[in-house]
Amino acid sequence: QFIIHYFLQLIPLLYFHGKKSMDKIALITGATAGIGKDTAFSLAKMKYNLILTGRRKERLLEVGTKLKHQFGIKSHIAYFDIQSQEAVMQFIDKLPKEWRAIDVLVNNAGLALGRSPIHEGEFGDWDTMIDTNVKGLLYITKPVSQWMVERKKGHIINLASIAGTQVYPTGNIYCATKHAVIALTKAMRIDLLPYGIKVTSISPGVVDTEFSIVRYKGDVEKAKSVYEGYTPLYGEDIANVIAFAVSQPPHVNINDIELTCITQASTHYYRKT
Ligand code: 8X3
Repeated sequence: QFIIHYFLQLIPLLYFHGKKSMDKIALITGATAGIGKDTAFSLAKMKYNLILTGRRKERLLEVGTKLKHQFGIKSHIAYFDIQSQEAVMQFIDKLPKEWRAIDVLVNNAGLALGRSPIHEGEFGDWDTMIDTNVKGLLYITKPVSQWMVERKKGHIINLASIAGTQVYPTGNIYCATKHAVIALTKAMRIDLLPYGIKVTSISPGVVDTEFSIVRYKGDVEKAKSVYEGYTPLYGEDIANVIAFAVSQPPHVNINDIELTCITQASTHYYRKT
């Protein structure tokens, strides 16, 4: 009888312990590398349990395992292409109940492809940028924000860019997609206002990630030259700012943050040493 009594006393303890470890949940898209991966580390440090999404399964698993060992958090990995509405909906439908109380959504997945003037650009590149940076962001945001609305709680962080307020030669479609991210951030902030949901945009200048390798389609030399002669931003600089935005008191919303390295004033003005 004593043992049974002892065991019964343990149940609520185990229950609350289990609940406590799922206290905070963040979903990061494009968590395989760059800003997304660094953000995963900064949020894990803050004891967020993480849903990590991206296209590259092995890399995601590696990130998830590292975070578990280093910070003792839980992670849920899902690999799919955010451009596919069907794939996103499948991910949402399959997401276990205990992972649906998402506190922070980091809409990070995004890319630039090509640097051509408007009359020479490739439709395929344009489609990929629009489908990822704008439509993919929307596919994830709708269902996740629905869960947030139900809980009257949540924080959406959209990775925009200084290209979201400025336009530079041959930046055309990429800049247009980031302008859309800025517009959507403002729109979400208004629509979600009644539910106490925070919405933040983060607009970095040049960040040294795989961004340029992707933009220049594997041309390593060209990509490397983007970051030569000065100290650019690194993924962890952006991750720090995201950590700052999510660690504000409940009544404070960081609306928009723009940051560049100290040698960049705008998309146009650089100081190279
Ligand atoms: C990346 C910054 O200036 O290369 O979003 O478009 S820029």
